[in-house]
Amino acid sequence: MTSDHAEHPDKPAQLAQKLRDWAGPIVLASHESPDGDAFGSALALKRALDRLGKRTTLPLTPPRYLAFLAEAGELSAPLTHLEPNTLVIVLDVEVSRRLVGVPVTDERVEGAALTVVIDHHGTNNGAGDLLWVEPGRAATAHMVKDLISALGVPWDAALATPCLTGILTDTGGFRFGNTTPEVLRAAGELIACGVAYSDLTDRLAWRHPDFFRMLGKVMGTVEFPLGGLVAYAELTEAMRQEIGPTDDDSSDYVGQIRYAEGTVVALFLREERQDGTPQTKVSVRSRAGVSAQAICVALGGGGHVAAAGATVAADLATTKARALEATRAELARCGYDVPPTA
Ligand SMILES: [Mn+2]
Repeated sequence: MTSDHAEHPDKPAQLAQKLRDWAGPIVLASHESPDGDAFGSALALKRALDRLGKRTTLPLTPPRYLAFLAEAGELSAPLTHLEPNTLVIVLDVEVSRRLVGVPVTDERVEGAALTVVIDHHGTNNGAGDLLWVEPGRAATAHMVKDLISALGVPWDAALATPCLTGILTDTGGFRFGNTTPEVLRAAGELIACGVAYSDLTDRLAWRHPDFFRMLGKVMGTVEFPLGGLVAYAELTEAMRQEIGPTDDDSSDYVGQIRYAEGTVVALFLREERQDGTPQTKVSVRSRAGVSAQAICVALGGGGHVAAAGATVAADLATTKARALEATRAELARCGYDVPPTA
């Protein structure tokens, strides 16, 4: 069941062979605050490898809304060092970005005997020993589906549910431009494995009541700068202090404002603190040929053409000015007549 338009049709079989032959421990890793693709891909692959008798560790902490996918005992605390002969599989993220769960030094997983990278980000920097990077894929989970099939593990709902979660997340529930016939066929095959589909899509949308209180605050900040071509909203530390800690996922907020009629870019900024220093997380969505990726690369981040992000080591006001300037430049590149941001 390999994908019918894979850029590297031999990669799943090669990787499956490597994983089947590996006698040492296997650690699956991704980025902090994993989204449905990062977490679903890692969980599905862990379960498949466990069924082959491999000794696997998944040191990831999912956000609250994804936690239901994991069974008790499947997740581990972050590892401070790796056992000898450990193979690390890095999913849905480049090694240089903040991997969690495994020690990283100089863009290398420290102490890994072999680092395998499976990713679909066009901005992947290629760090790792064995790379399978296909920017043409809608989700890392779609690639993991091919890998699990190549491993020869029989499919069932426990494997298919996290895998489908990744595809659902990264296609916006089959609404984004990456929803190809191949993706829909893959999803259909996964649903046929016994996934409780409407239960899954319902459960993935659950949020704590405080999320909706925060949503009200965030929506109170919406503005439409750059001649109305941009929908902008922000989440500040002051709001967080008022509502309390919420399991807010930036993609939820930017996913709402992106539908403002007449806009081509949605910008959502979230004020954070990293070891006491202010930093701001930027989430960008775009349409009509405008590149969210270009905007985020200008801010030191990365992602896909229509959906990208960056974490900027600056306060909210500074980051807002920089993000609007990067957006103005991208809109100008695309031929929009936009006023200067200053
Ligand atoms: Mn992804």
